[in-house]
Formats: sequence, structure tokens, C-alpha cells
Amino acid sequence: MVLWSEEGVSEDFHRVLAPDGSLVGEPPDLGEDELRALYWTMKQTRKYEDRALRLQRSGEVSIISRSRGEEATPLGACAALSPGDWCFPLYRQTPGLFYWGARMDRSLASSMGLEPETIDEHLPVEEGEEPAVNFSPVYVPLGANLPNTVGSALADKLNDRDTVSLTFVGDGSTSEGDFHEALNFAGVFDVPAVFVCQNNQWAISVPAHRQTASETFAQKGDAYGIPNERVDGNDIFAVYDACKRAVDRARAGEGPTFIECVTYRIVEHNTADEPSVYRDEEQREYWLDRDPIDRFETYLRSEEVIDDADVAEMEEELDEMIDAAVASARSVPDSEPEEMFSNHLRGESWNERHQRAELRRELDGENPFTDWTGEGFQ
Ligand SMILES: Cc1ncc(C[n+]2csc(CCOP(=O)(O)OP(=O)(O)O)c2C)c(N)n1
Ligand SMILES: [Mg+2]
Repeated sequence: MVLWSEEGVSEDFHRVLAPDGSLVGEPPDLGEDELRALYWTMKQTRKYEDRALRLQRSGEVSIISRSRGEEATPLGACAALSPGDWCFPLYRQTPGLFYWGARMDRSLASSMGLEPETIDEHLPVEEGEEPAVNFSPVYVPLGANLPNTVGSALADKLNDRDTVSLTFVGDGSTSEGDFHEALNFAGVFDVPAVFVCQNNQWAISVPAHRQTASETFAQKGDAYGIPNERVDGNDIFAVYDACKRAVDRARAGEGPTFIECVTYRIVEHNTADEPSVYRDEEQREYWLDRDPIDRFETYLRSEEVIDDADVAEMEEELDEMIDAAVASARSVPDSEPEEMFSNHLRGESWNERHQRAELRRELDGENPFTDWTGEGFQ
């Protein structure tokens, strides 16, 4: 069976909520409050990213990668975690961070270059409080999060902790060596990890059918002895259901799972990209009809979980929260340039001292590269 072609992708996958919002499978066991929280987070992310895009266009935000049209994948996966678990996100999982209470003002301030990113940058931690889910800083080097996730899961296993480590990998990033090393290790050591492949069918300008000759991304788990599943990534119920089963398996000591969530990157890769120069925008129309928020909203309305008044109230509240987050982010003072070196390592290294000294010379208007002898850097 050919699942990848220039014509598109097969929709032969686990689906609970059809694109028209009707149920075609068993919905997960979620109460009304949880359903509303998922819907709220989808709306929050979309509004937040729209605002961040405008701020990028006006020069306040440096760069953003939106999750528009893909929200159900990171959200459903992160919602399946429990407090104390670990998550290693990439740059396209904002809904997962917001679900666990990450602050919009801190997120904005870091993309405005006003606050250096630290290990707790995105955590909903107030003074003296334990974090809910432990989020690592957002990874930009593709693939690097995967061995770290396996290390985190192995550490928990060796320490008899029942916490789970979950991470994401883009379709394109499955071509990184780190991906294969991490999955191999995870399979051999049977670690409590969940790998979610957010297959949005594009890696900047490279389509998924040029990325792999495999029929599916899910089947890559077979090579490493890791159970795997392919789901509709725009169906919040299917993603949550598959990830919850995987998280429960990992917590019960039954090892890792690899889940491919099929979605589509309906917008640019990031704000430095222009997709119309390399792809046929007809595909985009097709995927706009499969929007994860529209289908979930149709379902929630049909079940009378939300109505017009609820949606209007949520939108108003979110607009106010985002206005407040922008104002709060703008009030963060510039950080010292040297802070970019902080928080990478525990303690100090020779390289770090060397780089700090170079930067200081540059800021003092001197040529930073004059002294190659190492003198003064001991
Ligand atoms: C090791 C490494 N190589 C190249 C890049 C540049 N880069 C950033 S995103 C990207 C494409 C990633 O595509 P995919 O894994 O499908 O994730 P998506 O952006 O579609 O979510 C590339 C090549 C990088 N960040 N890190
Ligand atoms: Mg991709």
C-alpha cells in the first residue's frame, strides 16, 4: 500500500471525531470541565499566535513558528500526562505548554529577546510551588530532544519512579541520527517514554514523501521493537486516546510507544518562510476543512457543552488576557547580553569563560578576536 505520494496522505488511521464533528469511535472518558479546558487552550493558542504574528510583523517579536491547524496533536498528547511527568517540547507545541499553565507574558518576553530562557521559563511555577508537568526549554536543534527524553525516562526507571517522559519529533526530524539512536536505546532498555511524531507533512520546503521511503512514520517503531500507532492528528480525541494508552503503558512498566499524528502545516514553517514558492496551496484548502478547532467546537456544541454565549465570553476573556500578557511582556527590562551564557551548565566551563570574555571585549568596542593565546582565559 502506498501511503505517501504527491497527491497526499492516506487517512487510514485511528479516528474518533470525523472532520464534520460527528463521532465515529468511542470518545475518551473526559468530563465537561476537561473538554472545556481543551477547547479553551486551542482558542487561547490560536489567538496568542495570531497576536505574536502581528508583533513579529511590527518588529517586536523576532521569529515564531505557529502551530495553527496542528493544535490537537501537542494538546492531546500533553493532556495525557500527569503532574510530575516530563515533557521535552519543540518549537511547535505551544498548546501543550499552555494547557499546563505556561504564562503567555513569559513566552512572549522570551521571543522578544527580553528574558533569557531558563529551565523553568515555561513552567507555571509560583514561589514555593511544585511544577505540574516538568517542561524542558524548547528545543531548536532537531533531534537533540530525543536522546535526552530517553535519558530522562531511563533515570526514572532506574530510580523506581513511575513518571513518564514524553516528547515530539517532526516528520523531517526523523531523518536525524539522534532519532534512530534514541529509539534504539528506548527499545533495548524498555524505558517509560512516549514519542509523538507530529507529522505535518512538511519540513520547511521538503514534503514527507521526499523525507522517507517508509509507508508510514509509525512503522519506524517496528525497527526498534517499539509498539506504534498512526492516528488522525487533527482529532483531539484520537490523539488523547492513543497518548493516554501509551502513557498508562509506560507508567505500568510496559515500555515505550511511538505514535504518528497525521496533521498538516497549513501556514508558513516560521515567519522567515514563504510556502507559496514551493507548494501547491490547493492542498491547504483540503486541510482547512479538517481544522481541529472547528470539528471539536461542532462536537461540543452538539453535546451542549458550549453554546454561542460561552464562546463569546471565552473570546472576550482571552482577548483581555492576551492584551495584559503583551503589556506585561513589554514591561520586562532588557537583560544583560552576558546572560545568554547562563543556565546551560551547572558550574562554569573554560569555553563559557572564554566566550564571556570575548563578548565583554566586543561590548567595550574592542576587537574580540585579538587574543588567540588563551592568556587571561584560564
Ligand atoms: C540539527 C538541525 N538541522 C537543521 C535545522 C534547521 N531546521 C529548523 S526546522 C527544520 C525543519 C523541521 O521539519 P520537521 O521536523 O518536519 O518539523 P516541523 O517544523 O515541520 O514541525 C529545519 C531543517 C535545525 N534547527 N537543527
Ligand atoms: Mg514537519
